[in-house]
Amino acid sequence: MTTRTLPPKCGAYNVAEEWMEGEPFSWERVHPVFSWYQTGNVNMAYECVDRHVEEGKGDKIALHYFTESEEETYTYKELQQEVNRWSNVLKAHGVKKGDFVFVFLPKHPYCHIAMLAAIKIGAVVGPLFEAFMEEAVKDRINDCDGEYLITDLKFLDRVNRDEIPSLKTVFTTDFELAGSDVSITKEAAEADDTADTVWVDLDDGLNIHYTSGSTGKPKGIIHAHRNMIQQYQTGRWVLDLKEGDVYWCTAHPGWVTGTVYGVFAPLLNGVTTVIHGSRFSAKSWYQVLEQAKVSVWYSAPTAYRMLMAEGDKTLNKYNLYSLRHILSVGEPLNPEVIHWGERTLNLRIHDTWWMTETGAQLVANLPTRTIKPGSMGRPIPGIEVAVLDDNGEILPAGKTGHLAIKSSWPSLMKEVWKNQEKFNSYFPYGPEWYIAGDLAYLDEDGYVFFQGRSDDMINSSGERIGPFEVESKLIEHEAVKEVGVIGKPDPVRGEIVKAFIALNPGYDGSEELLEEIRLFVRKGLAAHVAPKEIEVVEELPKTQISGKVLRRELKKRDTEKAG
Ligand code: 6R9
Repeated sequence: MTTRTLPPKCGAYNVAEEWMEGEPFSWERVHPVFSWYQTGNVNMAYECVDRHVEEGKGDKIALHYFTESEEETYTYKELQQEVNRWSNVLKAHGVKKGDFVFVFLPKHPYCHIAMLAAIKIGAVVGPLFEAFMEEAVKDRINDCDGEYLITDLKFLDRVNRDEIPSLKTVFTTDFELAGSDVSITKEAAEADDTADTVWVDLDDGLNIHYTSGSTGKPKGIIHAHRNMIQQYQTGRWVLDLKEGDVYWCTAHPGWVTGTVYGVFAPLLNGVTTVIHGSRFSAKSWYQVLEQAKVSVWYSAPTAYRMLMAEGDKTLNKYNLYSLRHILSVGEPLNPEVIHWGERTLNLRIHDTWWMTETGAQLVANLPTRTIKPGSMGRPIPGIEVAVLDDNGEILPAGKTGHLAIKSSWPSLMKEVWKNQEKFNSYFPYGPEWYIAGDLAYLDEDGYVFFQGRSDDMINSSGERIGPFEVESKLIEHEAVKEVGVIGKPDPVRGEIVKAFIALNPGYDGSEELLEEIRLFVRKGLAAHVAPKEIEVVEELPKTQISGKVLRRELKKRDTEKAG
């Protein structure tokens, strides 16, 4: 087992409490950090790149790219030159302020460069998830009549141009190509490595991310350059980024986490960002952590659960001593996973909560604060959270209801593209409270406990049961690898608790085992929440982009099966 001592508590972290002293915190206190505070000139790309070069940090590594066979670095100076070249090419082909530029690329420095180049000239960047198929690509570009796309030849067969009539120019990152497309790398090689930044307003569009609601086509969430205020500050407070850090966010920019905390926040904070180009495997991930000497690591529960299932033997082959801070987002972080982190790495995994629409973290476990496993942490300074009942009244501690955020904060979405009605739906009780669509309760200390999405709540014999608590208990059982819990319609009880489980290797789905698992929940949690039905599955359905367990899908399959 790896042993290590925790970093000293005081002085080692970017403590958020420092901002809480004296006058109440307001986001305006962060403004002087940015060059626009002095100059009035706003642009995210400038604050991410140029500014560090101007401040003498040009030789510092900005991007460190790994695959199983390659390794490549870009200093801040090199990144600046590359972004400038690409932005000159984009400009030469007509891209201008306010245009949508979609970026459909694998995890690679080109993805960062493409995004920053578009932003530098005032365009709105739309990163598309690398595993999207034809339909997903088409729906998104068509929704906002996108004219420009940066992609590569390997992805191009998933772009059906006949069905995307608005598309004017396709740039590819391949050097040689046929046809009318533009090789952005080839033209960039000959382009000037200096470029003018297009200055924008704090509220001008920066990026668009599509969220899939439970019904209908995905909605385009548009964010503005103003987001940098909260993205920089949460990078400091929550990710705890500091001068010497090597930081790795495992998400692709097509998921909002990969854009905000994979591109913007680390660059705003001037640290070294690791990009891993290969597919997930426990070995390759541990290898990246070791080889790049990652100090701060941001990933998702589904990945941590996979690493946990791989076992300590693999983990112990690697030297992971450079790690000092680990974070999680996207799904409930099961206490079992936190305990795994403590046991194997002697580090606590810090949960964070936010959404595409919120633009940055709002609730988090700050590095210096006590973690309560099972809780997502507390609202960060500048953010006020409440739990409301169905009438919009504030509920006391301990009561589960709608998780609500006091409006507004710097990184709240600017608009839902061409859908004011959808935007308004986040404020059903008036403009004061943003409603997340999540259910939660607060404890006496203000810690937020996630209970599920509003539509995931189980009502059994009048008891409201949050699926997450049951899932977390189930996953503590040694046979259980992954789990999804739903409410199954029942004529007597309204709903019963049903669990879908994937088993660890070496376990069968025998009745004895399932009974033992059921008992484990009865004893460990409560009789009425123990799953009445358990179904063993090979794999759980998950969202493509962020790997969230799709309880909705489980429910649908279950109803279909029941006929
Ligand atoms: C960043 C991101 C948002 C939804 C959110 C909630 C779930 C996110 C979570 C979490 C439990 C956490 N979620 N963080 N649930 N604990 N720490 O994930 O954005 O893809 O838009 O999803 O994800 O349900 O409402 P997005």
